Amino acid sequence: MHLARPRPAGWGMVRFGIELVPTSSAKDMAELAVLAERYGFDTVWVTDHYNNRSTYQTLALIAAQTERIELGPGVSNPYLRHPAILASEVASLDEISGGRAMLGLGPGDKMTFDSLGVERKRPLTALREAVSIIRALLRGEVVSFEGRMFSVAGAVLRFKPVREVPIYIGAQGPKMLALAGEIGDGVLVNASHPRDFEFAIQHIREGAEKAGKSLSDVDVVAYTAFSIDEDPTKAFKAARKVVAFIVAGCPPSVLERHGIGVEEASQISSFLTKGDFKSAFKSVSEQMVEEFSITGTPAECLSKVEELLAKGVTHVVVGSPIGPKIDKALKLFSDEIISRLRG
Ligand code: F42
Repeated sequence: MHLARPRPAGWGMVRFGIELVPTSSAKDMAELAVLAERYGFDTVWVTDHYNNRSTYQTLALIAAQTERIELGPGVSNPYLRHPAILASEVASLDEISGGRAMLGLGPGDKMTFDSLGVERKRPLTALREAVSIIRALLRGEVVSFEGRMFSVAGAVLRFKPVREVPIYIGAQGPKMLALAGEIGDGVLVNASHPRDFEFAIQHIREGAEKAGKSLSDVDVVAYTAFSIDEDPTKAFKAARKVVAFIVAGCPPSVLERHGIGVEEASQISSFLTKGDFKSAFKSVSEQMVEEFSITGTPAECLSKVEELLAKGVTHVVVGSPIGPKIDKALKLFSDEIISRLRG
């Protein structure tokens, strides 16, 4: 029986989420998620990199300590965890959380794969095949599938999933954005500037229409780098630590879209590779912070969030660093942005 994929709660109205990077304990992460729930955030996404704490153990603790907020990995990939493992993980999370899980899935961070000797082969094919296997398993089906990236023979979950968990695709490149629009319930676009969403939404729309959907069937998530504080200088200093890594990892086409020189970016990249973080952070310009994050006072951040919504964004995730002091930044975002935009 094909479970109709439930719309996430609050579908149709603008939603707000936070990104948690488990560089500190699962207990710390859960405390922040409890705060976010109390402040009216709708979703919490835990990043997935091998060298941080376990995404799924962190999510399980968050699920146990929260009641309403939806939660999921933002984003796992099908190279380090087989699609059947991902199906079991997210179905288990959905059971623990009482039907609040979401699955954020992407092609994975090439840089971290290199250190593991894993090749990110045919990412579009890998994502497409992974999503169809995961969805079939979540429907309780016995799955046999001969793909170019994955093959399964009689795979089946031996527990009944609560429902077909919504799947969000993490995407930045044009083909991945189109694929996300085609197969995803939502798209997590790793970007913070309205210009990026002009670019992203045209590809997401193309993909959605290819699947006989319209853009309104897809939750368009701005997965931002965010830094809010009443003191704009403090907000800037917190943001540039994250923006340094964004600029260093940016493909030349994206740098060009933002008017950032490839040589400036490669200088930051070489500082980071050498571990000279001080020089790297000092080399981050105001323009880079402006282009690759939402940073500033509550009023400045509010107007930038409004610009994203005007471009067709339906969901804003406040990504790291969130602010110089995270708990204070969550409260500021709640009081100055959620309450004003949600009325
Ligand atoms: N990555 C992580 O590892 N962990 C995280 O926690 C994480 C969080 C996250 C959140 C939001 C988000 O948007 C991305 C996030 N990422 C995270 C990064 C993500 O995993 C990817 O690294 C990132 O999105 C960049 O991927 P991309 O969307 O640009 O796609 C890549 C693969 C790309 O190169 N795409 C191109 C494109 O046009 O989209 C080309 C695709 C391609 O290779 N096509 C080939 C071809 O021939 O056309 C292959 C075709 C085939 O068959 O696959």
